[in-house]
Amino acid sequence: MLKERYKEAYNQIQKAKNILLVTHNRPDGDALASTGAVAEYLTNIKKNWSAFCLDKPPYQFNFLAHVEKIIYDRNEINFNTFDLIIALDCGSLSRTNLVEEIKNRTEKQIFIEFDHHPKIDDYSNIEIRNPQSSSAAEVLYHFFKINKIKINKEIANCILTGILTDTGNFLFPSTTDQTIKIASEMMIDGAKFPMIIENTWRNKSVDAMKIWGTAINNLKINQKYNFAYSILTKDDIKNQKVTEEELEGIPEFLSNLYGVAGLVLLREQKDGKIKGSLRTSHPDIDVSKIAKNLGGGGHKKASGFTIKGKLKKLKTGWEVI
Ligand SMILES: [Mn+2]
Repeated sequence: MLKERYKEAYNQIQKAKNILLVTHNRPDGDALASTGAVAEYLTNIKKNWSAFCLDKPPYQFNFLAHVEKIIYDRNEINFNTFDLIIALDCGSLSRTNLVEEIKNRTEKQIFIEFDHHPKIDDYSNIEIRNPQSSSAAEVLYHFFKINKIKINKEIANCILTGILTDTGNFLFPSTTDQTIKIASEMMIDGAKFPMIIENTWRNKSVDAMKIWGTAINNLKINQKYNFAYSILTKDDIKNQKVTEEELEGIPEFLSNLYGVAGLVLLREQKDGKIKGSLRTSHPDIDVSKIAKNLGGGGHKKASGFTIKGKLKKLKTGWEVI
């Protein structure tokens, strides 16, 4: 039972002396918000903690509690000193960049996962996973509630940020009545909805908007599969001053297209790879199966993959070469 695990996790936190929080590489709003929420709680109960993420958090999330304390230099982490490791929103262990350390941890080092991705690997002592949840932040909300922990303003802000960023501001099918109820409660507890939106959504420059425009311009439908696709080449992005975060949300926006089974956005990367983002709002379609076939993963309605190659324009469409 999940409820028991929430309590077990609580007990382990009370026992622990030095706690490591870890979230996934290329952290998004939910990753940083769920890390921030737990960091705030640990600070309030005066626990020693550190937080690690393989990549530097994007500046847009600096408004979240404790984000500036996240360590992104692997050498600054001495794994052996931690007696409790908590992974947040990680999906698979590989995204923590601490695979060997976690696999080979001592018996005294407890590993807890809070996640809403489908299960991939099985290394935790306490697994708190709910793939029906909109976000890791929503999973954490129940941790605070079940254990009667006060949700202060900072925690409320984090939980609402995780929910908003992982649901595309309540647009994705993962949004349930429960999600909206929790969001409302977080606002009552002091979360600042307009401020979150200013930081996470209304953050785009003219250059970024032009790239969004290119992606919209390149949108086509494959009639055979009734599947929409669009592409962004390296040249489309080359001369524009944009951050990764400003390009977040393009696949979601394109999936506003009416009447298609789903959508794929293919984007050329600098390193000779192509990143694919799959979205669907069709109730019967599971795009994570396509992603898995191509070596990727994710959720039923939103998933992704990376393949080697370049995009070549043909008369009829695009080819991966
Ligand atoms: Mn998430």
